[in-house]
Amino acid sequence: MKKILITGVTGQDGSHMADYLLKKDSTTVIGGIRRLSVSNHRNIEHLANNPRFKLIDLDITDPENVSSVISEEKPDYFINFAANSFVGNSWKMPINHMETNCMAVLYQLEAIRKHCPSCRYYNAGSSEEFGDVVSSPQDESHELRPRSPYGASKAASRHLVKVYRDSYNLHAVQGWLFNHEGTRRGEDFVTRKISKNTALISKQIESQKNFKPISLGNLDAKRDWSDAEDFVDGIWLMLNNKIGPKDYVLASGKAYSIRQFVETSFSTAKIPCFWSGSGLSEKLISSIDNSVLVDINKDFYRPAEVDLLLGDPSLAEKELGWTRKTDFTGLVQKMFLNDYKKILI
Ligand code: G4F
Repeated sequence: MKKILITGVTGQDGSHMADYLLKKDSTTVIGGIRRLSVSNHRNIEHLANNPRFKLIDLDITDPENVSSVISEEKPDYFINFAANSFVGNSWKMPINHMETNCMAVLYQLEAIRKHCPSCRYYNAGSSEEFGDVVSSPQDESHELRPRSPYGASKAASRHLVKVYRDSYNLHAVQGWLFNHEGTRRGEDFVTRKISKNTALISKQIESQKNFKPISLGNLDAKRDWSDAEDFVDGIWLMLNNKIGPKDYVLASGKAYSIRQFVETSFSTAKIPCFWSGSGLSEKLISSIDNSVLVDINKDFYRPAEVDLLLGDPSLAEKELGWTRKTDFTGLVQKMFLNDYKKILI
């Protein structure tokens, strides 16, 4: 049996990774969780009675706690998904982002080096590290030019992972994951905000109720969006890479704007609509009754935007044999339908 410790197990990626690993017979999964007074276990409720799954208290910002958990559990794999992952918020709490996304990684690497050097380690890296990109698509050779405190914290942790890999011969990797979304995505991220509110508006139109428009920021930023469920396999392949420890880009190789995500979501909802106006006055209007479906709020703009992220996954495809099942339209449809089924009004 392989023992795998996952931090951030209640989140989108951690919960999908736990599901993926527990489908294999040869694994036990330990979810490290930070105790909260209000439970946030919705994504892992279905695992509660699984005898190969257990939860332990783990606060990644407490080095003593991290060290004792790693020395007691001695996991075969340590997968770190716990992070402050909301880019937009990182200007408001940059120190928290650095402590959670970078110093916490150092505590984990130090504890693994001292107590469990054969443990294979994965840290969640991000395409935000490429930031102000100089060439497209971005592959593993693109320089790190972060545009946010979040991106800077992930770039710094990447250097630490490499330093520990090179200095202490650890199997430690950090993938560059481009945007990955899905039905368990937090509701502040733009994709889930759009899918959930399109579903809500759709239900309200059907019941002839009033609705509020979706307020968004920059519609023209482009992101390379994939299904988070397709990424956990890529991470596991990275951790078990026969070539040795190496960092890879996981992406779809296609970029779409926020505007295109909105259009695909309303088209899935079968609500005909058109854009009108420009800049902060731009609106998405229903062709049925001219009601406003989307408006722009400058509060959702960022102090510095990453205009385009487009990944080149060809190295992961070639060396790891990694593939994806869901394309952009499939992802938008899946997210809308999931929210549509859940919303009761
Ligand atoms: O959904 P977002 O907040 O995700 P973002 O910033 O791309 O970050 C996500 O992907 C990264 C990988 O590239 C991860 F590392 C990170 O942890 C996270 O998972 O914003 C996407 C885009 C941005 O350009 C933003 O300016 O959508 C734009 N946007 C426009 N209106 C909005 C909104 N973003 C949010 N969150 N809310 C809006 O109303």
